Amino acid sequence: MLEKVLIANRGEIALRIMRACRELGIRTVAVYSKADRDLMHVRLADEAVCIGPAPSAQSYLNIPSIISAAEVTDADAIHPGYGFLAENADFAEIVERSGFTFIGPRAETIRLMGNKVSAIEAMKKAGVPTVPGSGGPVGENADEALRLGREIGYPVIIKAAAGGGGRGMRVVESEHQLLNAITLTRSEAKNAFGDDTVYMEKFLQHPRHVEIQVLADGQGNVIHLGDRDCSLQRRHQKVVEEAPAPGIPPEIKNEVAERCVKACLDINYRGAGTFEFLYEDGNFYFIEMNTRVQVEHPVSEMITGVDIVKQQLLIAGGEPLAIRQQDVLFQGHAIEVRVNAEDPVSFTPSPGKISYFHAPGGNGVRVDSHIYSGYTVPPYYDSLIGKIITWGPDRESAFARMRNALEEVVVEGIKTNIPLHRDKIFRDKAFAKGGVDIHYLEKKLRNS
Ligand code: MV4
Repeated sequence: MLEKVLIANRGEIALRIMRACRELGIRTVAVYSKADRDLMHVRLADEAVCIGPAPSAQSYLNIPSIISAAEVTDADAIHPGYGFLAENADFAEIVERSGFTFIGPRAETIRLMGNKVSAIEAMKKAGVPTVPGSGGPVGENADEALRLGREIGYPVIIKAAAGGGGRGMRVVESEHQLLNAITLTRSEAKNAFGDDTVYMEKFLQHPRHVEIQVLADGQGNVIHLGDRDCSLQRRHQKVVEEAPAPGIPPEIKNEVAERCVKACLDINYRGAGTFEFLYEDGNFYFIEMNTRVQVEHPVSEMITGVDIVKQQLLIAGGEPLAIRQQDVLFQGHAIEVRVNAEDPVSFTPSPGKISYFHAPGGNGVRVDSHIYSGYTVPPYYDSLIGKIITWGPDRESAFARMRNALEEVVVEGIKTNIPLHRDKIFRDKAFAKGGVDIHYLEKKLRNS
């Protein structure tokens, strides 16, 4: 079993990982930038090492500095959290070559999934449903591209193989825009990622974003923890997530979840992972796989009782999965809202000192946050300051508890998006009904 884990992250997820480590009796090392001395988990860690100045390029993305911190503290493993280096295959490789355990999949798996063309190819081969498309890179040949466009049918979307999460993509409405769109996306991809590989998919016009959570031990045991709906988003940033995804027939979701499990076995996946799908008109279409713990993991934890981060630590420690699929009982419904330090109308970041914080509570209410009264939100990192998660025996009660929690919570001194959640999203009839698509929130915000 792991004895000492270095947490290569900050904020709420660093605290979340630290809590799991402590439950398992694992000692912890916090690494922090000069702007983050006052982070909650830095106080609670057994040891803490400053890894550089405030900008993340010089601290949380500074690989030599993080490896040095692991060496001087004699840590045996590194948990990358999400963001920063979590899906950097080179980092995972360096961690392992330096003699530490990377808490996540093998570097080659991260690389396979980092390239969306190879990810889709692997999933298709494993029987996971994918979006009709080029099924590989779109080459330089214009006639070939035009033929492909006609075969798939417009609109199509051109995506960078090295992109993902909404970066490096372009929708093409009709044939006369195709070649230009390919050229543009290719050159943007070359600029942004150093790889100009692009591929083509049918553009789905009103899908939902539904994802499947898996856990695999790399020893032949794989389970899924069901699905989450993350359709409520703005500019590719999720705003609210829930589990299970409402209104999807159980036979359809079980089928796709079982295919994800099989795919993990096929590629000998290890660790926690998420299969991202677009869901439209009763069909699932795989788009990407995330090889990290995700921000929204708590909603899956709440409906299954499985501690995903603890499982990541046990798997990295070499333990075979102790949970079988038949032991995973899905109960009730969970919702998560992301609390951001930002203006609730303009969405501009609002860092600064939190003069007062009061957490919501009560039955079925969970708060994952590192903030406290007197804490200053630094301006250097993303604006997520916490998550409120509610659980209920059914979707309506989870919603009722969330409305209560949003009325109770107090964050003073900075602006937050709590009023957006409380006064707009959780008063919205279509959202309350369930099953809105990925464009719903942006349309609503435009019209209000
Ligand atoms: C798509 C799509 C429609 N059709 N692919 C955006 C993020 C990246 N993960 C994939 N994305 C999309 N891919 C096809 N073939 C629409 C989106 C998309 C989207 C997907 C999930 C959540 C929010 C989104 C917002 C805009 C577009």
